[in-house]
Amino acid sequence: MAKLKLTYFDFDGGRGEPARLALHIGGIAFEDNRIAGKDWPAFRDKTPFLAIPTLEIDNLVVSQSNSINRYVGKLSGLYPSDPLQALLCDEVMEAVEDISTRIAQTIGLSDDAKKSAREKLSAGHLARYLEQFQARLSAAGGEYFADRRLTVADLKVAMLVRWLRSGVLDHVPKDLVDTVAPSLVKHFERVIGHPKVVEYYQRRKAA
Ligand SMILES: N[C@@H](CCC(=O)N[C@@H](CS)C(=O)NCC(=O)O)C(=O)O
Repeated sequence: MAKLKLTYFDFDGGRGEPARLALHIGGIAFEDNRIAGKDWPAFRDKTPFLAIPTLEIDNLVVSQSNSINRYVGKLSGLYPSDPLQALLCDEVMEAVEDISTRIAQTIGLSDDAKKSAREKLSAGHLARYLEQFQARLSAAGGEYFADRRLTVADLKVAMLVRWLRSGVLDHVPKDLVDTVAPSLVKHFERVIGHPKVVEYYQRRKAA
């Protein structure tokens, strides 16, 4: 088995977290390399596309969160082998990327610009994406986004939902997911209550 090193910022969420969770769920050993914000400028140039997460497989460094998610999903049994189910899994993961990028683009704005951008986003694209995630979930059977079982798509959506409901995003109503797409809250609880996910966060707390 190749030696794996996953590099991402030192917090429990964001683009690197689904891969950390998938590797843990699959029982795949990996080095969990966490970069502190202050060390990022010096580290940035060492990454292929000036961004993290990256995954080092022996001496090969690759990037792009969803590519990494697919790879670790295959290693850990959390990625569909059926092409159509894989497509459904991918579609959801890419949609999470789209909407996360739109949210991230508001982070550096001045207070007034941020308020207006986030209010517009919450009523527009964000609400639409949440409704569509809910519709996709329902069409896939209501419990998981693909293959009627936990996949990396579920981990990725759950991290988005946790972020949106955490209250850290000023001017994005904390209850937006609950109001617009209540099934996503149930889905989040299903994912976060998975015994391996519970175990992962218990270990993180104890670390
Ligand atoms: N398309 C890339 C985007 C990666 C990305 O933007 N990562 C952010 C962290 S979530 C980053 O490295 N930000 C620091 C920077 O751009 O300087 C992916 O999906 O991995």
